[in-house]
Amino acid sequence: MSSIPTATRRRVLQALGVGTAAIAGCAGAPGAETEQPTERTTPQEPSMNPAQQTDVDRIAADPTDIPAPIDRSEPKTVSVEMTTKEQVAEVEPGVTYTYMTFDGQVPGPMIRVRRGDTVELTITNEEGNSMPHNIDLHAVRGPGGGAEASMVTPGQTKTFRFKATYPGSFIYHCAVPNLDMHISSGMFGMILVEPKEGLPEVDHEFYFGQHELYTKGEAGEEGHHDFDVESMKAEDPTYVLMNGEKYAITPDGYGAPSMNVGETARVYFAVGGPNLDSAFHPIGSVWDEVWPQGATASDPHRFVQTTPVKPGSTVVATLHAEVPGPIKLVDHALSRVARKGMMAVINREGEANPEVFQPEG
Ligand SMILES: [Cu+2]
Repeated sequence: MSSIPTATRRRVLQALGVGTAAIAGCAGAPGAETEQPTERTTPQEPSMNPAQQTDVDRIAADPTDIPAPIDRSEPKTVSVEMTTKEQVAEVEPGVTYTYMTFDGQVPGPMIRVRRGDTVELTITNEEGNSMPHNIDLHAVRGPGGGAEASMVTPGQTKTFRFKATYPGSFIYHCAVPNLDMHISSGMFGMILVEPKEGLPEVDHEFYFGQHELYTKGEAGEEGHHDFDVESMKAEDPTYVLMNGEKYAITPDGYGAPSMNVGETARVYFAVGGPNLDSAFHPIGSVWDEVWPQGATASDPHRFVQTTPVKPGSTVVATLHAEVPGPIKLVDHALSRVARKGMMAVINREGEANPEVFQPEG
């Protein structure tokens, strides 16, 4: 992730009387360096609590860590086990948040089954958690998408079964009464139900998820960001994130996945929300094919610049690499990219193709 402090962060730290030398430190009170400003004419927000010790180094899911395409012609019972976790992690350096997740990652693990399969889903609410959790999958025909059947209190485990009767990519999310808070804290992911004949063969598959974080702080303000119900009600997020952290899946973050010139990648994208649409665009490319809403049984749209993805929905889209260079995956509501942390990168590697793109002359 970028360690360059944002203007906001600098401004806030300056307002707190913290010199730039203290920016590198993330935990602990500024101590003697904290001098209350004396020239205040307007009331000040209370300062942030110090950043907390993290439970995990990383909350951002690896976009390549997904199940392999299904290679079978008969239905079967697929057992899936997931654990709900409440863990402190960094949104960006110096900024901590208490995430809620499926299996400690954002988005939660991709579940991959074949149309006609029976899914036996076991949810465990990790001991020591503070809240009940459950799961509602949009691939389920049944009450609450499984929410009531999977409601678990800390330390509890429940199993339910459903048949994946229709194909497509679908969101899953926590659906307790405070579901918007739980989704905002990271509790969403994708279940992919492949058609019986499978999906077209591609060279790479990547999985991403967008959601919003609503906190009492400003983006980039160092410290522990508490969840803020008021900004969530106003749908005015502090961060809009790809895979749960600022610029996580980029060369400056955990690294960017790559594909070669001449190859095709299929991107699976889930928007947890809880509130904002994504205007999903690949900077430096076009979506060669798009299955809106993840409806893979429909014909794809072709050569799409920006595809809308609603909260609680998904998209499946392909990228064909013809030239080297990065493709930046963004929400084209670009303030979310410039100021709220939203972006991922896929690198295209290989020989230049001057017929398609000629940077000089
Ligand atoms: Cu939950």
